[in-house]
Amino acid sequence: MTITITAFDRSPDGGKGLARDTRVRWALEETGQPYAVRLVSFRALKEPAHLALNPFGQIPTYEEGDIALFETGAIVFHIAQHHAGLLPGDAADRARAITWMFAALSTIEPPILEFANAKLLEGDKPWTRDRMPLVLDRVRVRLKQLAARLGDAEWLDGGFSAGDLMMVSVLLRLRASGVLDEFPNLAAYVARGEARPAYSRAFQAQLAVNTRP
Ligand SMILES: N[C@@H](CCC(=O)N[C@@H](CS)C(=O)NCC(=O)O)C(=O)O
Repeated sequence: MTITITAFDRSPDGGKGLARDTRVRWALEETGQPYAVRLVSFRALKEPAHLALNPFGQIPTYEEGDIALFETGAIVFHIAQHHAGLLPGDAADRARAITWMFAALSTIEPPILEFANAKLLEGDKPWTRDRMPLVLDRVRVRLKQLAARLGDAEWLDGGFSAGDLMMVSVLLRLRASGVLDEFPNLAAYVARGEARPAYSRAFQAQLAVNTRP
Protein backbone atom coordinates (compact mmCIF):
# COMPACT_ATOMS: atom_id res chain seq x y z
CA MET A 1 0.00 0.00 0.00
CA THR A 2 1.45 3.36 -0.98
CA ILE A 3 2.24 5.76 1.82
CA THR A 4 1.71 9.41 0.91
CA ILE A 5 2.74 12.28 3.13
CA THR A 6 2.30 15.99 2.65
CA ALA A 7 5.01 18.63 2.86
CA PHE A 8 5.33 22.33 2.04
CA ASP A 9 5.95 22.99 -1.62
CA ARG A 10 8.38 25.64 -0.28
CA SER A 11 9.31 25.38 3.37
CA PRO A 12 9.80 28.74 5.11
CA ASP A 13 13.15 27.43 6.40
CA GLY A 14 14.44 26.97 2.84
CA GLY A 15 15.35 23.32 3.46
CA LYS A 16 16.97 23.35 6.91
CA GLY A 17 14.87 20.32 7.75
CA LEU A 18 12.82 22.03 10.45
CA ALA A 19 9.45 21.52 8.77
CA ARG A 20 7.84 18.55 10.41
CA ASP A 21 7.63 16.37 7.34
CA THR A 22 11.34 15.68 8.02
CA ARG A 23 10.44 13.69 11.18
CA VAL A 24 8.01 11.58 9.26
CA ARG A 25 10.44 11.06 6.38
CA TRP A 26 13.06 10.05 8.95
CA ALA A 27 10.75 7.49 10.57
CA LEU A 28 9.91 6.06 7.15
CA GLU A 29 13.60 5.87 6.26
CA GLU A 30 14.51 4.19 9.56
CA THR A 31 11.90 1.52 8.92
CA GLY A 32 12.66 1.14 5.21
CA GLN A 33 9.25 2.21 3.98
CA PRO A 34 8.99 3.79 0.53
CA TYR A 35 6.72 6.83 0.38
CA ALA A 36 5.34 9.45 -1.93
CA VAL A 37 5.11 13.14 -1.12
CA ARG A 38 2.34 15.51 -2.11
CA LEU A 39 3.57 19.09 -1.96
CA VAL A 40 1.08 21.65 -0.69
CA SER A 41 1.11 25.43 -0.90
CA PHE A 42 0.24 27.60 2.12
CA ARG A 43 -3.02 28.50 0.43
CA ALA A 44 -3.95 24.90 -0.29
CA LEU A 45 -3.31 24.02 3.39
CA LYS A 46 -6.38 26.01 4.34
CA GLU A 47 -8.64 24.65 1.59
CA PRO A 48 -11.29 21.98 2.18
CA ALA A 49 -9.36 19.12 0.58
CA HIS A 50 -6.45 19.53 2.98
CA LEU A 51 -8.62 20.46 5.97
CA ALA A 52 -10.36 17.12 5.53
CA LEU A 53 -6.98 15.51 6.23
CA ASN A 54 -5.81 17.91 8.92
CA PRO A 55 -8.44 20.14 10.54
CA PHE A 56 -5.70 22.58 11.59
CA GLY A 57 -4.55 23.16 8.02
CA GLN A 58 -0.99 22.00 8.61
CA ILE A 59 1.58 19.59 7.26
CA PRO A 60 2.49 16.79 7.54
CA THR A 61 -0.33 14.36 6.93
CA TYR A 62 -0.05 10.64 6.28
CA GLU A 63 -2.25 8.53 4.03
CA GLU A 64 -2.03 4.77 3.63
CA GLY A 65 -5.01 2.90 2.20
CA ASP A 66 -8.03 3.96 4.22
CA ILE A 67 -5.92 5.49 7.01
CA ALA A 68 -5.42 9.26 7.09
CA LEU A 69 -3.43 10.73 9.99
CA PHE A 70 -2.17 14.10 11.13
CA GLU A 71 0.09 15.12 14.06
CA THR A 72 3.67 13.96 13.81
CA GLY A 73 3.42 12.17 17.15
CA ALA A 74 0.56 10.02 15.91
CA ILE A 75 2.18 9.47 12.53
CA VAL A 76 5.59 8.44 13.85
CA PHE A 77 3.92 6.22 16.46
CA HIS A 78 1.84 4.56 13.75
CA ILE A 79 4.93 3.92 11.62
CA ALA A 80 6.88 2.63 14.63
CA GLN A 81 4.05 0.30 15.66
CA HIS A 82 3.68 -1.27 12.26
CA HIS A 83 7.29 -1.57 11.11
CA ALA A 84 10.39 -2.81 12.89
CA GLY A 85 13.21 -0.44 13.72
CA LEU A 86 11.82 2.27 16.00
CA LEU A 87 10.36 0.54 19.05
CA PRO A 88 11.84 -2.28 21.16
CA GLY A 89 10.03 -5.62 21.33
CA ASP A 90 9.98 -5.89 25.12
CA ALA A 91 6.78 -4.31 26.49
CA ALA A 92 8.44 -2.30 29.27
CA ASP A 93 11.24 -1.03 26.99
CA ARG A 94 8.62 -0.13 24.42
CA ALA A 95 6.53 1.81 26.93
CA ARG A 96 9.59 3.82 27.97
CA ALA A 97 10.48 4.63 24.35
CA ILE A 98 6.91 5.86 23.82
CA THR A 99 7.21 7.94 26.99
CA TRP A 100 10.18 9.74 25.42
CA MET A 101 8.12 10.50 22.32
CA PHE A 102 5.54 12.19 24.51
CA ALA A 103 8.23 13.94 26.54
CA ALA A 104 9.70 15.37 23.35
CA LEU A 105 6.36 16.65 22.13
CA SER A 106 4.68 17.79 25.30
CA THR A 107 7.52 18.79 27.65
CA ILE A 108 10.49 19.79 25.48
CA GLU A 109 8.91 21.12 22.30
CA PRO A 110 6.53 23.74 23.81
CA PRO A 111 9.20 26.02 25.36
CA ILE A 112 11.33 25.63 22.22
CA LEU A 113 8.41 26.68 20.04
CA GLU A 114 7.68 29.58 22.36
CA PHE A 115 11.28 30.69 21.94
CA ALA A 116 11.14 30.29 18.14
CA ASN A 117 7.90 32.24 17.95
CA ALA A 118 9.21 34.99 20.23
CA LYS A 119 12.12 35.42 17.83
CA LEU A 120 10.47 34.95 14.47
CA LEU A 121 6.95 36.25 14.98
CA GLU A 122 7.35 38.72 17.83
CA GLY A 123 10.95 39.83 17.45
CA ASP A 124 9.89 43.35 16.46
CA LYS A 125 7.51 43.87 19.40
CA PRO A 126 8.60 46.36 22.07
CA TRP A 127 8.22 43.82 24.88
CA THR A 128 10.31 41.09 23.25
CA ARG A 129 13.60 42.34 24.76
CA ASP A 130 12.23 42.00 28.28
CA ARG A 131 10.44 38.74 27.62
CA MET A 132 13.17 36.87 25.74
CA PRO A 133 15.36 36.06 28.78
CA LEU A 134 12.32 34.52 30.50
CA VAL A 135 11.47 32.46 27.46
CA LEU A 136 15.06 31.31 27.11
CA ASP A 137 15.24 30.40 30.78
CA ARG A 138 12.27 28.09 30.34
CA VAL A 139 14.12 26.37 27.50
CA ARG A 140 17.28 26.07 29.58
CA VAL A 141 15.43 24.55 32.53
CA ARG A 142 14.20 21.70 30.34
CA LEU A 143 17.52 21.23 28.54
CA LYS A 144 19.35 21.04 31.85
CA GLN A 145 16.99 18.33 33.07
CA LEU A 146 17.22 16.43 29.81
CA ALA A 147 21.02 16.72 29.75
CA ALA A 148 21.18 15.38 33.32
CA ARG A 149 19.09 12.36 32.37
CA LEU A 150 20.99 11.64 29.15
CA GLY A 151 24.39 11.90 30.83
CA ASP A 152 26.99 10.03 28.80
CA ALA A 153 24.49 7.67 27.22
CA GLU A 154 24.24 7.40 23.47
CA TRP A 155 20.43 7.44 23.38
CA LEU A 156 17.73 8.20 25.94
CA ASP A 157 16.88 4.63 26.91
CA GLY A 158 19.00 1.84 25.47
CA GLY A 159 19.04 1.64 21.69
CA PHE A 160 17.89 4.34 19.27
CA SER A 161 14.08 4.57 19.24
CA ALA A 162 11.16 6.68 18.06
CA GLY A 163 11.67 8.59 21.33
CA ASP A 164 15.13 9.66 20.19
CA LEU A 165 13.89 10.42 16.69
CA MET A 166 11.32 12.79 18.12
CA MET A 167 13.63 14.31 20.73
CA VAL A 168 16.42 14.99 18.22
CA SER A 169 13.88 16.47 15.79
CA VAL A 170 12.57 18.81 18.47
CA LEU A 171 16.04 19.86 19.66
CA LEU A 172 17.23 20.59 16.13
CA ARG A 173 15.11 23.74 16.11
CA LEU A 174 17.52 25.20 18.69
CA ARG A 175 20.67 24.62 16.67
CA ALA A 176 20.89 28.09 15.08
CA SER A 177 20.41 29.86 18.44
CA GLY A 178 23.54 28.37 20.03
CA VAL A 179 21.56 27.38 23.16
CA LEU A 180 22.04 23.71 22.43
CA ASP A 181 25.82 24.15 22.59
CA GLU A 182 25.49 25.19 26.24
CA PHE A 183 24.72 21.50 26.84
CA PRO A 184 27.53 19.60 25.08
CA ASN A 185 26.05 16.15 25.69
CA LEU A 186 22.77 17.25 24.08
CA ALA A 187 24.60 18.82 21.15
CA ALA A 188 26.50 15.54 20.67
CA TYR A 189 23.24 13.58 20.99
CA VAL A 190 21.63 15.66 18.25
CA ALA A 191 24.74 15.23 16.09
CA ARG A 192 24.46 11.44 16.54
CA GLY A 193 20.88 11.60 15.34
CA GLU A 194 21.85 13.66 12.31
CA ALA A 195 24.66 11.21 11.53
CA ARG A 196 22.22 8.35 11.05
CA PRO A 197 21.98 7.38 7.36
CA ALA A 198 18.16 7.40 7.58
CA TYR A 199 18.18 10.99 8.85
CA SER A 200 20.54 11.99 6.09
CA ARG A 201 18.24 10.49 3.44
CA ALA A 202 15.24 12.27 4.94
CA PHE A 203 17.10 15.56 5.15
CA GLN A 204 18.37 15.32 1.57
CA ALA A 205 14.89 14.50 0.27
CA GLN A 206 13.33 17.59 1.83
CA LEU A 207 16.33 19.70 0.79
CA ALA A 208 15.88 18.65 -2.84
CA VAL A 209 12.27 19.87 -2.70
CA ASN A 210 13.16 23.16 -1.10
CA THR A 211 16.11 24.02 -3.31
CA ARG A 212 14.62 23.03 -6.66
CA PRO A 213 14.51 25.83 -9.23
N1 LIG B 1 1.54 19.51 16.26
C1 LIG B 1 1.64 19.42 14.84
C2 LIG B 1 2.25 20.72 14.31
C3 LIG B 1 2.24 20.78 12.81
C4 LIG B 1 2.83 22.09 12.32
O1 LIG B 1 3.06 23.05 13.09
N2 LIG B 1 3.06 22.15 11.00
C5 LIG B 1 3.61 23.36 10.42
C6 LIG B 1 4.82 23.03 9.57
S1 LIG B 1 6.12 22.33 10.53
C7 LIG B 1 2.58 23.98 9.48
O2 LIG B 1 1.94 23.29 8.73
N3 LIG B 1 2.46 25.31 9.50
C8 LIG B 1 1.60 26.03 8.63
C9 LIG B 1 0.42 26.59 9.34
O3 LIG B 1 0.23 26.32 10.54
O4 LIG B 1 -0.31 27.31 8.67
C10 LIG B 1 2.47 18.20 14.42
O5 LIG B 1 3.35 17.79 15.21
O6 LIG B 1 2.25 17.65 13.34
